[in-house]
Amino acid sequence: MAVSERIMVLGGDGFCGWPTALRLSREGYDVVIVDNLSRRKIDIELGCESLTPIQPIERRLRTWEELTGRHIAFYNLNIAEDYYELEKLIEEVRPKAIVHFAEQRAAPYSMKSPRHKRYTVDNNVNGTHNVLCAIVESGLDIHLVHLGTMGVYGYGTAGMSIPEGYLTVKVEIDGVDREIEIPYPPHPGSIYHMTKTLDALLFYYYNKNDDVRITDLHQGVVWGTNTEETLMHPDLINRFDWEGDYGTVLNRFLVEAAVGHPLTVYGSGGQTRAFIHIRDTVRCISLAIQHPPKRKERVKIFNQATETHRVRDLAQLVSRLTGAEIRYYVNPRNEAPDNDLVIHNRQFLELGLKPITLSEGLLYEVIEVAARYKDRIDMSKILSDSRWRADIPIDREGRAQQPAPPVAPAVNGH
Ligand code: NAD
Ligand code: USQ
Repeated sequence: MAVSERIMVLGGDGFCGWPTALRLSREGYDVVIVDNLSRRKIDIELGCESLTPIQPIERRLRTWEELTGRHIAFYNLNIAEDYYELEKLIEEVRPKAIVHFAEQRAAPYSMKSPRHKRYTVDNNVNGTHNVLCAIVESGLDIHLVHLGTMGVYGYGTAGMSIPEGYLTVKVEIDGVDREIEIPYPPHPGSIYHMTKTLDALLFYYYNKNDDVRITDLHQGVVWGTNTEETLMHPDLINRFDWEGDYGTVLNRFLVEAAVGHPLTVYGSGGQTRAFIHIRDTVRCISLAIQHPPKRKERVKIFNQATETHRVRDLAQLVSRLTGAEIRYYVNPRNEAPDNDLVIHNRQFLELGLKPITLSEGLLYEVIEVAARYKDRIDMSKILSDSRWRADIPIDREGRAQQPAPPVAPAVNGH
């Protein structure tokens, strides 16, 4: 295999990273996974495990090689701490691209305590900086593909369609009105989301100063579990988070329905978020690798999301399909109770993405997985004790009626 076809996948043991590593390997790339298995350790800390019985990384990789004849190398490195090992590995592997998933990615986990806040900032910001620094030191022209988040734009009503990273504004220069493009103003809604806005600044700098070619994928909430490749053998099954910190909203509702827990809508459920199915995540990353920015091009930003939904509409849909009860809990987060969200996602569509959107068939597929493994769920872990501020009460009961709507619509970020 030509050296130019090697890809490093940082965080390749995780929910998005594992199916991406398999997809890229199947497409013919020579894949190298780097992961410190911190996510598996956090499962132990939280006292729960993936809904699906994920196998140790060594077994995952052995089975993949037996099935396909394709080898994926694995290095257990902490990219936030093991800088010199990372730099040496990059110099040895000489990858064409590095896909960077290796961050602490749960907003509620990042808000649990000072220790969790500090860990999230140390891990995510140092990790991203180490990768950039090592790319420059290697002297290689490596395309960095980073998994960012739609949350960097803030989740208030923007009053316009959210552009892909850059905003056109009018300014007066020497008495003349001119249009310029600026990075969209950051509006982080949690410590975790804040680290992604800090990552963006690091990208801006390394792109400007060192001409590092970077694609930042502003991804929405991922749902679903299996991809074509993870379905090839039970040993390849993907991780599925469901508990109060790491479980994301739609996957949580589907699991809650399977185990007979009320659907946990926070606040009025008026929050609108962008979504993407895990099968589209892996397709988008492959497309991003195939279409790198040119040398000296600014950081390329894609909105990696295919549709938007309001949380209470998702709860109503899942309830209709399964008969599950819906309950409204005091929102543990400090976020707008209600927002509209319209996003641009033209760039991936132009590259040929045929989006998978919410369909009953795909929802039933996840419900079926949840039903198969529901004995692995500890009901006491469904609600999180994480709160955005100490004065927000912890609500373990919820109520059957939707709370009264907010008095005034929220503005962006507040
Ligand atoms: P995940 O926690 O399942 O996977 C992250 C992986 O990175 C884990 O295997 C973990 O062990 C590893 N890791 C973390 N810190 C590391 C370090 N310092 N050194 C080496 N390995 C490290 O998360 P995910 O859901 O796969 O998310 C991957 C990326 O995609 C994250 O950056 C996240 O912010 C982004 N993202 C995820 C979603 C989602 O809904 N899951 C949505 C938008 C963006
Ligand atoms: N929510 C509920 N009930 C729940 C869980 C969540 O009502 O049981 C609500 C939340 O209050 C929030 C919305 O659903 O308004 C989304 O929450 P989430 O936990 O599904 O997603 P979020 O915290 O935003 O984070 C997830 C990933 C993160 C990624 C982000 C993309 O964990 O890594 O960056 O989605 S985005 O939301 O587009 O920023």
